[in-house]
Amino acid sequence: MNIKNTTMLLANYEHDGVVRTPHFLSADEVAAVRAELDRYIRDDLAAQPVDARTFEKDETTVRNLWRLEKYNEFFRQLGERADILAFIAPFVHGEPVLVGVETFNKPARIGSGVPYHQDNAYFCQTPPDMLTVWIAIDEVTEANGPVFFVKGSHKGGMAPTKPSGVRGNSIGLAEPSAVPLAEQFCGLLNPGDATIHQCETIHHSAPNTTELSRLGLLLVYRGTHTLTDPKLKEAYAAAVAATPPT
Ligand SMILES: O=C(O)CCC(=O)C(=O)O
Repeated sequence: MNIKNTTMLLANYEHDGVVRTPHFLSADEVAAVRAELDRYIRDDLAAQPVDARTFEKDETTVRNLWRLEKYNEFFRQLGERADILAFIAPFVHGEPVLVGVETFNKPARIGSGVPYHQDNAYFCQTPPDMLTVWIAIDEVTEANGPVFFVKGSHKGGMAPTKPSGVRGNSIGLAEPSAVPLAEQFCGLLNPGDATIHQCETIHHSAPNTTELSRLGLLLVYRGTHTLTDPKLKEAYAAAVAATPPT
């Protein structure tokens, strides 16, 4: 990690619900992540439980890897690195615990979109001291399906949801944000750069129709003090039953 001015990052995160952190991983670390993802998909994935992944519509290409912290030692160790946990602590207002390591692969040509949503519809935590570090493994451009975030939307609480019918993103917002795309925070990133978004920040991404993959590695953390909200959990369970991730 080569992160400068954490105080300013934290202030921007509290204000906007999202912040860009250049050089979260070095070029060597990005290469190691890519090599291990390739190896895991090639050698291990077929033998893992179905909750380890979601495929694109072709039923072959990986859309998401889930639970890497459980199924892969390299990614558990990365997510629990002491320097990353120490950096994350003030963002979750307490002691951070790794909750998940995932990918959103957004493969070339067939990478599907992600509907407007708030992650806390999935995480169901109160207070919402939970976040995602979204690390670019490929370059993220305007063309290959960057994540767009509605700045400040984490301050409005949870918006009404509806089942989305999208495999891997089963619960979306009942209504998309009225904030024009041009005014949203666009997560354009070089490999190794990251965004950090709070779990109630509204975000979405478009399909990838380009020839270039847009692979993101996600580290998800919460403060040890957060609790599960039963009402949020009930809505999530209904959405997952309607559209299972696998
Ligand atoms: O990578 C994407 O396109 C969407 C990511 C996302 O929804 C998330 O980070 O919660």
